[in-house]
Amino acid sequence: MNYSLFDDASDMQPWIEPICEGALILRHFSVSDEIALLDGIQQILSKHPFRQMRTPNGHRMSVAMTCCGEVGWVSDSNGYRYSAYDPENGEHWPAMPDSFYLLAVQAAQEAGFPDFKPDSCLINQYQARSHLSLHQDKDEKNLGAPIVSFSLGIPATFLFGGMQRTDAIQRYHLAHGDVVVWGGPARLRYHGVAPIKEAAHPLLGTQRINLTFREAI
Ligand code: MD3
Ligand code: FE
Repeated sequence: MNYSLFDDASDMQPWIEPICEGALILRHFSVSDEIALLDGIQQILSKHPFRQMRTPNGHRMSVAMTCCGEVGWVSDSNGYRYSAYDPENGEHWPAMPDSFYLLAVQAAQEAGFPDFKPDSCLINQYQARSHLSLHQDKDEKNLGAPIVSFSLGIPATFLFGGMQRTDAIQRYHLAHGDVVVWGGPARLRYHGVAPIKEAAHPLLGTQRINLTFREAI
């Protein structure tokens, strides 16, 4: 019998929730690694703070972003691309912390992708009312590799569509510690994030941070 009084991170047992062929949610996967992840994020932010990029059509995104790894995802009036350099200061993006890499590879392995070797990590910051419109991720070189995403902080409703923008949408609640692996036939499906509801998380405060690991180059 476990008489633990508190619902702390060490109590959280992970479980797997299948979404479709190639995609699954590892619920509570990264709760016990939250401190290592937050530490890594703080290091990156000290030289590469969150910024709201502009889409090619000139709109400022409501999601703020930064990156680590060999290349980072950037967007401006010239379009979307992966770049080795932070356009804000011309410096190379910081290396991906070893702890990030190991966690992402482990998640991919548990989802049936034993060869995943991410070279890029996009870090998205959502505040109340931030959203991400439906899109496909197809700027990466290796579309055979999955994308592994870690959710931290306040929850989100993730929108998962089909191969066409107008296909029906499934909704998934993503909470702190949930990890989603998207590969195989799920890799090119339209997806987005519904406007975030105001909330507070004991460790992250009023924000949601999402890490996406990719084989980009
Ligand atoms: C499904 N980010 O950065 S992560 C993105 O919560 C992005 O910040 C969202 O979409 C976020 O591009 C969603 C989950 C995710 C990432 C990539 C996917 C789901 C995906 C690629 C294909 C299908
Ligand atoms: Fe995406």
